Amino acid sequence: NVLVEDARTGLTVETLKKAIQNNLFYVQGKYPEIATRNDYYMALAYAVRDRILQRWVASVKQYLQEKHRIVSYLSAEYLLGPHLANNLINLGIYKETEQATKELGISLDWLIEKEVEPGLGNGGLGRLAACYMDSLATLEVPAIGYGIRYQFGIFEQDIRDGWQVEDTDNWLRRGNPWEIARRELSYDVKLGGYLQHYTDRDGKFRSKWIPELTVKGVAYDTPILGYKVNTTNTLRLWKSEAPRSFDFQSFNAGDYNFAVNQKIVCENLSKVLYPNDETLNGKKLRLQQQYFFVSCSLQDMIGIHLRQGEKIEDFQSTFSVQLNDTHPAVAIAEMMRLLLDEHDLDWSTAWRVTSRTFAYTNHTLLPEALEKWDLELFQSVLPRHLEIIYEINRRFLDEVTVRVYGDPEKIRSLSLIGEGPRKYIKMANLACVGSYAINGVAALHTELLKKTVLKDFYALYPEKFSNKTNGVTPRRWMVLSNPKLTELISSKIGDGWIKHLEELSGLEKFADDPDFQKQWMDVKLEMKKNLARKIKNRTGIDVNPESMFDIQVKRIHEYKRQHLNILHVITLYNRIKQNPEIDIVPRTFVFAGKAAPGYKLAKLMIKLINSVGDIVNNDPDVKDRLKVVFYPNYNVTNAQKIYPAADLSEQISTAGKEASGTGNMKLSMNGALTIGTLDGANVEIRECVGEENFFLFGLTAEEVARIKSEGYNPYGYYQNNAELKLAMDQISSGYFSHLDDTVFKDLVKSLLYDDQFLLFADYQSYIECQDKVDVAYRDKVKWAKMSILNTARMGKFSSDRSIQEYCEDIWKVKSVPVSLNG
Ligand code: 26Q
Repeated sequence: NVLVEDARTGLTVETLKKAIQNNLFYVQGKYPEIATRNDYYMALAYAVRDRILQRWVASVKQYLQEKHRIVSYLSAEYLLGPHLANNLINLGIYKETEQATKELGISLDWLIEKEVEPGLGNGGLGRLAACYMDSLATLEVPAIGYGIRYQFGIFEQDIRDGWQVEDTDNWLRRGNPWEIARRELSYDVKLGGYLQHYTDRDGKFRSKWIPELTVKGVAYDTPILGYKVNTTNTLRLWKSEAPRSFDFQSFNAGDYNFAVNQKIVCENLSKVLYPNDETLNGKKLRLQQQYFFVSCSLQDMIGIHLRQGEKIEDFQSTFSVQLNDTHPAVAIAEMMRLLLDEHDLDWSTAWRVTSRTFAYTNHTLLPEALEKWDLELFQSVLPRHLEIIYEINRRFLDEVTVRVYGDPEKIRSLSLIGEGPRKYIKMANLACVGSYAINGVAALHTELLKKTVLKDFYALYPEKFSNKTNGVTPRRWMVLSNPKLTELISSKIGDGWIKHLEELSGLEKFADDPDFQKQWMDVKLEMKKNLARKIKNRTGIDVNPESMFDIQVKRIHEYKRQHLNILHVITLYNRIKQNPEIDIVPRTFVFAGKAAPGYKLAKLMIKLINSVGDIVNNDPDVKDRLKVVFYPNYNVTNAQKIYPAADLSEQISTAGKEASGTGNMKLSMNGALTIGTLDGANVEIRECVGEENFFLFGLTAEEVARIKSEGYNPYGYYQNNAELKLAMDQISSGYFSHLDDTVFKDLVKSLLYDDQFLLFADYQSYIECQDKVDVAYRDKVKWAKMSILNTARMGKFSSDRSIQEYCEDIWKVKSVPVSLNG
């Protein structure tokens, strides 16, 4: 009885081999003798996609069989990272594929490295969306992610003469085997124009929106496979195009140039990701992008709902819609417009549906990062939505005026409209009023939200608020990026932890076992050697794998304080210069991260890191005890190489500024110890790993607030701290910049006279804490134990746990197992 496997679904080595060869011929039109590396990559990717398609179709079928509530995640960003290796792991065919490619005479790693990652996000928020899509599928929860198919993702960073230079990210240049264009699935989206008011036959007052422009959104679907389950959810990204209709109209009017120009305007909507994070930039195109993807997504959801034979006023029984920050918050006004103008509901029915559909996640405490739209700009793009927002605001303020006893201060703060030299729309307020649930992303962050930025909303609707501490997927951030550690862990406690991360606690009993400690540190050393090789290739810098790898990788921002880290480097350097024989633990400082192209000070921080590196790395007195590396173009691919090699994780933001952080979790899971402030999720990480396994320093959020209210005086700290003064004087006098004393002027000025992030106030505490790190690292046995305990106690920080909480508390959805051929 011979079992014949289907070449498109079979999972044995033999069948995979055949599938790759087949695809090489029938998709790429090549045979082995002339196939390029990219041909093989494509052939393998299509072979993997065939296997996913079977599960994808089965999932859709399963979801339509009975009624299930579907999670809809709206996010302007998805930072997915490369698909190939992740899909092999989730399909459970990594080993088999490795063997199959080997038998074809090619290396799997070599193909995996060929993939250009889709960088459709800036940083933490976009990466969180990707981890959540992975966990939703792994937990077998029906879900759709909606977003924008940017033709150009986050820019590629290069470093020239120490400065960041940006290059466009043309990630689609070699095609994308992981998406399926659904040409037939498209929606029209109106923009601009004006309103006509009239009374209809039933005597109802109505607004008719006469748009200036209509664009078409076309769906591009990417399958998101769960780990070792059949569930395969959809990430649906919208590409903007010109509707066919208007070329005809314009051509007929004889205005060829107009037609071509309008086509360009339409295609521009999904052209490029805005590379700002945590900074406001009220550009018209950004608002158009947000509205474009939100409108397509809601029209799509309504279509799905109605096709199930349901009534429009029961929409919230089919979908729960999560807003990833306020970027998609215009959805609340768009939902009202669709229900009122296109589906003919009355206001109170429409509002009941809308306000039971949306939930809002806040990701920032920086008041300057809260989204605001100039009212006139908003009106010029979305005149009907402005009218709707006015009406939401009128009814809302009517209702609350009584509850706040007419307090004008409170009414002003709650209003959806801000008054100033110019009026503006407050998107966070719209999100709070229109959502049934509001959450922060770490315990401290949620508490601060309730006490500060959203305090007046918390007073009105305490029941809407909850905390959902972020998490990360162990599939990508452990199994995929650190296979050696994965194997070691599984050899001791089995592999159940990959789906149930709390099981890592089983490692605790090996924390004192000398053999296990040795194996643990051997893996770490091997990962450090790998990274050292990459560093050498990319930057030319030689680093010692035996040195402590001290790592800070994240977006470059004043509040994240990469410059505090570099002040520590300078301090160590000066100690060596003053006492060349000083006994310090050799360290390799690795920095990586992008600066928003318009953020001058952040770009100057990159230059400073590189300038200090040039001096420190090449000073013979240092005797290679210190190395400073700026690893260019930080992205998911590079992050996967860096995390496993870390000994020390730098999480040093000003307390109260980092909403959560997620890199802090990835590093600790991979056995790094954290030096950090009591900020974001650091607080909870420390609680879990134990205070004796965490290097704590710095002011608390409360102390920061107090010092700021009393008036922070950086100059005093500078004058009273000799090491700090020396370091700052060197920076300003040009010690690190060939005696050019102008380069770092703006940065020095900001730190000495108007630093919002209290760098100098935390300097001494940071340096003393780093001295404790130095002492701790000398005790290899103790360090190994602390490292093992860090990993063992990180179970809470799986995105599976986060998603479980969202499902139970907010979305009220359950898992729906998918069976093949069912
Ligand atoms: C807004 C308007 C115009 C242009 C760009 C933007 C914009 C884009 C991206 C604003 C913010 C972002 C990204 C924010 C972000 O990544 N926040 C991080 O979210 C993580 C996930 O919750 C947290 O862990 C981090 O603490 C938080 O900084």
